[in-house]
Parts: sequence; C-alpha cells; structure tokens
Amino acid sequence: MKSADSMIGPMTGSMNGRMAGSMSGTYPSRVRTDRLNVPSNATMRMDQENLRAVDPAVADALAGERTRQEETLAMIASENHVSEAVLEAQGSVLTNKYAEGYPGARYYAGCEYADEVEELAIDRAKELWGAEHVNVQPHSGTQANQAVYYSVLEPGDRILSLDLNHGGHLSHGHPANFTGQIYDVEQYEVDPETGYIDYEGLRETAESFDPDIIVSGYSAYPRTVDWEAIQAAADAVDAYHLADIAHITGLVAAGVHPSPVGVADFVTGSTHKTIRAGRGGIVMCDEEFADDVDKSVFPGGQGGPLMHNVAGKAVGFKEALEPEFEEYAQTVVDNAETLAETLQGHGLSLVSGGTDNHLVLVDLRESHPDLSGGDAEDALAAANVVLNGNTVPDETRSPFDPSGIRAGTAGLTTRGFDAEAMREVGDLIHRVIDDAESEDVIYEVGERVVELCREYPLYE
Ligand code: DSN
Repeated sequence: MKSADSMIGPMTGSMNGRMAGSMSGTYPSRVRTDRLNVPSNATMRMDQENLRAVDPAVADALAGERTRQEETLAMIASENHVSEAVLEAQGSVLTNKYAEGYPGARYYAGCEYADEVEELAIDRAKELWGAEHVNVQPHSGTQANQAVYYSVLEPGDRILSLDLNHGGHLSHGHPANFTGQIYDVEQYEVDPETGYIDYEGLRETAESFDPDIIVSGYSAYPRTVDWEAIQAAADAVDAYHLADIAHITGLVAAGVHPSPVGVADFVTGSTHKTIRAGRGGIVMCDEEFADDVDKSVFPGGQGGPLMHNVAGKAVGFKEALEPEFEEYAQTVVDNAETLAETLQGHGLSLVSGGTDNHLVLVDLRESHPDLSGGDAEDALAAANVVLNGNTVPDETRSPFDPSGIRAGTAGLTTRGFDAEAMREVGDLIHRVIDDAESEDVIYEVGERVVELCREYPLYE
C-alpha cells in the first residue's frame, strides 16, 4: 500500500491561491463592469436557436433525444431526468473555464465564480451525506473509484469486490477495466439460494485473500447493503473499505437506505442517478484522507474539472436538500416494490425475490427460457420501454446477451408515476416479455406507453 507521504508530491491546498506562474505581490481584485462607466454586454441568448443556426444536424439530434426521453419510459436503473435548472447550469458559460486545483488554490486566474460554485457543491454535499471531506471534481463514478484506488493502493495490491455477474461494477476489478489489469483482484458473490450478499463468504474470502481494500456498493443489487458487516470484514484483515453508492446516492441522502458515510473509509458515487444532479462523480472521506484523495483526483487522474458539471452538481444538491426530495426518494423505493410485486404476480422470477431499493433484476431463465435479456431489451425498446439486459448470478449466457433484465424507477418517479401507474408499467413489461415476437403486442404497448408519457410529461 502507498503511505500517505509517498503520494504525488508537495501539492496541497495551502498555496495561498497560487500554484504556478510567476505572479508576485498583491493585486487588487478584478475591476467589475458594474463599477465602470460602460454598458454591460453580459446578456447572452441561451436558447437553441443559436445551435440550430450553426449546426442543424446536432440540433436535430438533440430535439430527437428530447422527444425520445419525453415519449419513452427511462427505466435504465442508472438514469434519471434532471431539472431544467440543472440543465441550464450544465449548459452554462462555465464550460469555458479552466480551474485546475481547488477553491482558493487554482492554477489559473479568474476562478472566483468557479470557486463559488465548487464551494456550494461541496458544502451542499457535506450537508446531504454528512461527510467530513468531499471532492466534487471526478468526471464520473468510475473516476471517483480510480481516485480512491490511486490514493491508497500500489499496482499489484489486492482488491476484493463483488463479481460483475452478481451485481458488481467494471471499475471494481473487472479484467476489461484498468482495475483488473493493474491490481490483483478476488471477488465475492451473492448467496445462490437467496440472492443476498454472502457476507460470511465475503469474510472468509477476505481472510484467505488478505485484500488491501474491500469494495462494497453495487450496480445491479436490489437489496439493502449491510455496510457494518463489510466494515467488520475489512477491519479483521486491516483493509480499507470503499463503499461505491453510485446507484443509491439519492436514497442514502434522503435516509431511505442506510449510509456508509462514517462507516467505510471512502464513499464514492455518481451524481446523476438517484440523486438527480449534474452528471459526474464524487468522493467522500474523513479528513485524514482528504489531501491524498484530492491529489489523486487532480493531478493524479484528471486535469481541469468540468466546472459546468460541478455547477450542475451544486444545483441538483440544492434541490435534494429540499424536503420534497425525501418524499421523492421514498416513492422511488415504493414504486420499485410495486413493480417487483406486479412482475412476480405475472410469474416472473426476481433475483433475491424482490427489492429494497430503486431497481429490480429479473431472471428470465425459469419463466421464459427461450428469451434472452438482450432480446427482451430489444422488444421492450421497440415498445418504448427503455431498460437493459443484465447478467444475473450464475449467468449461463454471456454479458452480450445475458439472462436477465434490470429496471429502475428513479426516472419514472421524477415524472410523477405513482403506484397505479407502476402497476400498469409492470403489466406492460410482462405483456411484451410474454409475447416478444408479436408485432401487434409491441405496437399496442408502445402506443399505451406514449399515452402514459403524455399523462406524466417530462419537461413542460
Ligand atoms: N453504467 C452504470 C449502470 O448502468 O449501472 C454504472 O456505471
């Protein structure tokens, strides 16, 4: 393992606002237009007329995507619909700004507004999740994980994580990912009988493998995670514990799923899934790891932060601090339960027998042995229901054409879908799965989905 001192160099947050360049002396703050006797020209047209005039091809594609989102059910469990306020922040002039470094300690001048936005994002994240230290610069959840690994691991160190087929994530040590190539990876699994994490098996594997870090938090796991049990396994072998809450950031923030903050050493997440903020990643940790994590994000793994996305994170976090967000998160979970019960009522088999969170994982092998998850995904997409084929524990097909489908309720709940609407969605999904080759069924379901989408409009 790396010691804290062997990190990247002397870059810390204590450079008095300068990290590079030859500026010396004290300069006055920038002269603002409103203090000069010249007219401001700060207004800008931000609608898409400019885009259409310059690039009709991209304008058409964006208009098509907007219509697609409005007229289909976004049930990919990692997706959601952000507010127009978040869209405006992400599509803002901050895309123009380089702001390497951190608030008050940047490589570049002119960062006063970038600082303001990043500090707002950090403060709001601290309030949402109760973390001592937050880094809001990772471009994605994967890069948040990369930053944690880079902060405490050396190449060849050992990662213990959940198998991808059992609900894990590529960035937890899959051979196709850098983590599977530069670290020594062992995996734990879910219990084949129950579909729940096999905590006892995890503990035994930790004892024999002696990992440097244990990764918890998952991409296709429908049940509540026992962070304390995993922390105990990590403590027993003196390993770090990284809890990747990418999928459930919003559920944890709203208190409808237990929080690993204050339990695990590191908590990572993405910011555009259940938390419904601007796209990207986040790392949370105690103060003792703050410098190492910050150095790992920049300059260790990234260059300039995507400040327009950081602005989108800040705005989404503000929205999530409103009391209505708790109700939203609870409804996401309730809707998933309704969906689970409806699908089971139609004889479909769910991994773990149900859900505690925002997603359900259907194992098609028993009820529809001739239908792969890939074919189900295609048939449902033709009927305007967009979800993904997904591997299931003890997968007997392949990741390219797996045996299951995964469906989430975060996006539909944002549109206002309630229990009754979710039951109908479950019925429609089953109708397509049961008759996936019938063009008539696909047409009828697709038409009803568009009607439902109009009953629950997206961006009005
Ligand atoms: N692509 C995301 C998911 O679908 O779970 C995770 O990165």
